[in-house]
Amino acid sequence: MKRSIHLFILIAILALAITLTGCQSQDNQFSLVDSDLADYNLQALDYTLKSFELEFNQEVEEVQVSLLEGENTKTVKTIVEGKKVKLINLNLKPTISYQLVANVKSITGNELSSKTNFTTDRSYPQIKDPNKTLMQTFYWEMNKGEYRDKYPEEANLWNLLAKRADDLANVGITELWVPAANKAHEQQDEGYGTYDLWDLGEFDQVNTVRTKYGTREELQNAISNLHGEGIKVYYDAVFNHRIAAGYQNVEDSILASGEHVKTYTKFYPLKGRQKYYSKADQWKWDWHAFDGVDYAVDKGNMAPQNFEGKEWDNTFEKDYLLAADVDYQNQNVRDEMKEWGAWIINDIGFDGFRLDAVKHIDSDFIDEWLAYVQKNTAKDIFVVGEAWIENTMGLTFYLYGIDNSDYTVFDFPLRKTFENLRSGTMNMAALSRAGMVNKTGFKDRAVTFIDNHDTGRDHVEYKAPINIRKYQAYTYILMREHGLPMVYWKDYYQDGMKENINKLLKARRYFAYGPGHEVANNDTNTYSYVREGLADTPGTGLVMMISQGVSGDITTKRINSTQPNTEFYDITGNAEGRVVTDADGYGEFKVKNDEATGWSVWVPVE
Ligand SMILES: [Ca+2]
Ligand SMILES: [Ca+2]
Ligand SMILES: [Ca+2]
Repeated sequence: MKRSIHLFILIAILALAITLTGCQSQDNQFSLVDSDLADYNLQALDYTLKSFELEFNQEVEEVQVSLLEGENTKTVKTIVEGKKVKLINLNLKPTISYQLVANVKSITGNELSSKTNFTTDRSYPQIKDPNKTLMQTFYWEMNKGEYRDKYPEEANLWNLLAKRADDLANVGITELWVPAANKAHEQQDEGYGTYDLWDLGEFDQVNTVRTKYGTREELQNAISNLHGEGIKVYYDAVFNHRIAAGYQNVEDSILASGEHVKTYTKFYPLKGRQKYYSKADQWKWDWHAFDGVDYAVDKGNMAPQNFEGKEWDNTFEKDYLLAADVDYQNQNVRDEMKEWGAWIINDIGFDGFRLDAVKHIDSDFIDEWLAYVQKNTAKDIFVVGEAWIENTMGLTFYLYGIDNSDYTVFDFPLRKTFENLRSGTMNMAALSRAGMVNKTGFKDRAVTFIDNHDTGRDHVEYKAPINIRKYQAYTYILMREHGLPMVYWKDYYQDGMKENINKLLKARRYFAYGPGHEVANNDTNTYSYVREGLADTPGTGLVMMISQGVSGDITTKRINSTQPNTEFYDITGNAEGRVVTDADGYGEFKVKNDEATGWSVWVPVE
């Protein structure tokens, strides 16, 4: 059945291509080169899609698109951008046959006419309170090297997020972790090389107004668009250190040894900003704001040294990580960072934070800061800490030291488990107890993920990406009852996973509800898991299966779906056929033993 669907898609795409080439004008150069429609099965197009994009090989001057539904014709709104035409506000209905008619004129006067027939898919359950899903919206190589040429739209991330807000909402993304928006030591820095936390691309400092991602105005416009689509936005807060002081502001400082040295610890003058926002007229970020450094201009590299009168802070792991280490025993620093946190929420409009390198920051201060921001803002603030600890015992101890039950952490122990999945050495049955997401008392304090901007790099600096069986890992985190799962931008947009991740997001958005059940017959090769569904929302619930196998055979397991006499199909399209459960809810569910297609998510047909 799957093969016939693939064949059908191929024929449909060919038909689309023939229709287009058949109707074009005398200049046979003008043609459609890419269509979002081609990504979907034209026989069962997802009716919840609100927009498609068509791309031509010449710039488009004029376009008219209409949608025929039986006798009715409706004009489709379009946005033309160079060679791309985006069709918006489609408002399709389930199980209807449509014809899309597009008449396009290029700026050189060439004309093209196309007709595409498609039928929309089944209807999905109406969910009152949809699942939450996070996306990390950047990666290390963004807007650099070959990526800059290949993805020119990423040259201004804030504008791109504003533009993609509706698409992201449409596939079920409910929150975004965006990169550090503050001025760093140079324009193209990722944001972790903090220069001034209050300059979000607003002032001419460090030879630039904008940051790598755009200006403050563009950022706030993006937040506004994202909020308009119901998406929350989280700031990547870098508290641990500051870097290089713009490479220009050297000052005299005194080490604990009494030695006078020159260091990059002078984070002023605040060109343009002056005393805007912070109390920069009352105190300044000079060496007194820091605990120590591992470099002096006149000495070169050295072992991390305290400044005179300083001691390292009360941190979970060693206080010193890199650059100029911030002193959280300094009252001015504490006060300013608390005010800054409230400003980011109240004035800029963010909804929460990701805390960078948090195990190297004073734990008492994190408690104090979070309590202050929660108290001084009207929002229910979300906070996730990057405490890079790869065993559940260690991460649990870390959380015991943070006195705030709203505080969540990235599930690094779960990611560590996925390294075994990658290598094919995993005992799949052990996935029932892997990571913080399965640790009693901490299950909902876990942000589950597979790769991020540190692990998902082309050139490995920390950990190699989970580049094998990544869909199996996504299936696991996206169907789970607990944890907030995260999708990584680079997987989605750069590494060609968008189409298959969208299917998993669909399963999460409409079916992954109700209590989760471990099955009794997991083994070293296959892991299955059941969501019972919502009692008051028929058609919800699922059976997910992931395989580590490579034989190409099908594994069949008798599983209690908890839903008697119900017909299921695999929404991912990887497994063929239907499964009908018996009067006790049991059915023979399947998954293929294959790296590239070894996952299935069985959902009720209606
Ligand atoms: Ca530190
Ligand atoms: Ca200190
Ligand atoms: Ca410190």
